[in-house]
Amino acid sequence: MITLDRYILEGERAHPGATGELSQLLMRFGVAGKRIARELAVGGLTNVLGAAGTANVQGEQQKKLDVLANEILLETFDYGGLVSIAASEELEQPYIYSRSAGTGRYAILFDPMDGSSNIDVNGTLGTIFSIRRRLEGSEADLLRPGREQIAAGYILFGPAVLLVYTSGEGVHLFTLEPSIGEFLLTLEAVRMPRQGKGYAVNEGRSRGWTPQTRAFVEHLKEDDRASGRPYSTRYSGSLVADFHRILLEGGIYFYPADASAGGKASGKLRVLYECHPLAFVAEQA
Ligand code: FDP
Repeated sequence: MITLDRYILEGERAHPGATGELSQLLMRFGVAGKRIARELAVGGLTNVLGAAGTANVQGEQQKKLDVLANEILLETFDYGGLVSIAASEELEQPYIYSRSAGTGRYAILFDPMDGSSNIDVNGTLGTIFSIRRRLEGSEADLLRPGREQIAAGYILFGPAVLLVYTSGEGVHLFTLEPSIGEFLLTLEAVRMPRQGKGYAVNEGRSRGWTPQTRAFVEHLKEDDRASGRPYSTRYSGSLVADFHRILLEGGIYFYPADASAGGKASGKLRVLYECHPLAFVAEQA
């Protein structure tokens, strides 16, 4: 049985100069994941489902669990002096950890509850995270290019709770064993198949897409055995869930620019909280 902590600590030994701080940081995401999983498991019983009655900076209605997951994550890094600054999809301003603002070596970014339309229907959800170095100790550290990430990953809350991460040496997958409360190594050095059989996109919004995007989707639906078409639609409303399928089975996820009324003119995914971390995982796999 290889627990997440053991795996990370043993990996650290391969880097003699390591301070162990990145290891602690990654393990803390595991702790936050367990706490969020617990809230999701009893959400229908503890009155934390439904709308919070507030909107986030993107103008989206927040669910109570968006807010709760955000609080859990912020609190998780509020001790130990590891993190100086955090940015969250649910916060308008960066969060400065006052006790470690000048000393914490890391800046973190997260989407606390991705796929939040799934909260009230017991659907799959995720938490996405990205870890960067603190350079200047200011907001600028959060806005650096994606290739400067030192680790990234996600926690998937489905029939099982999974933690998937990379620190630039492959992608590793852990499953929460609820009876002992530990994430156990399930797949090491995951490889994403070069080609898949499914595509994930909200096709209900296709009227707002460019003709090229519409043509691409039609192309995926054509019959052509040699190139593996037609593809099947697999869209869950949770990027983490769809991405995870693609990590294991191959395929395509996209959220294209949507020019229709109420659509997102530059697509919906947030580069810092969603695209950078998942791109790092995809590249490593
Ligand atoms: P969310 O509902 O939490 O905002 O982050 C964007 C995202 O989730 C993705 O997880 C998901 O794939 C997509 O939006 C769903 O958006 P649509 O309801 O517009 O399809």
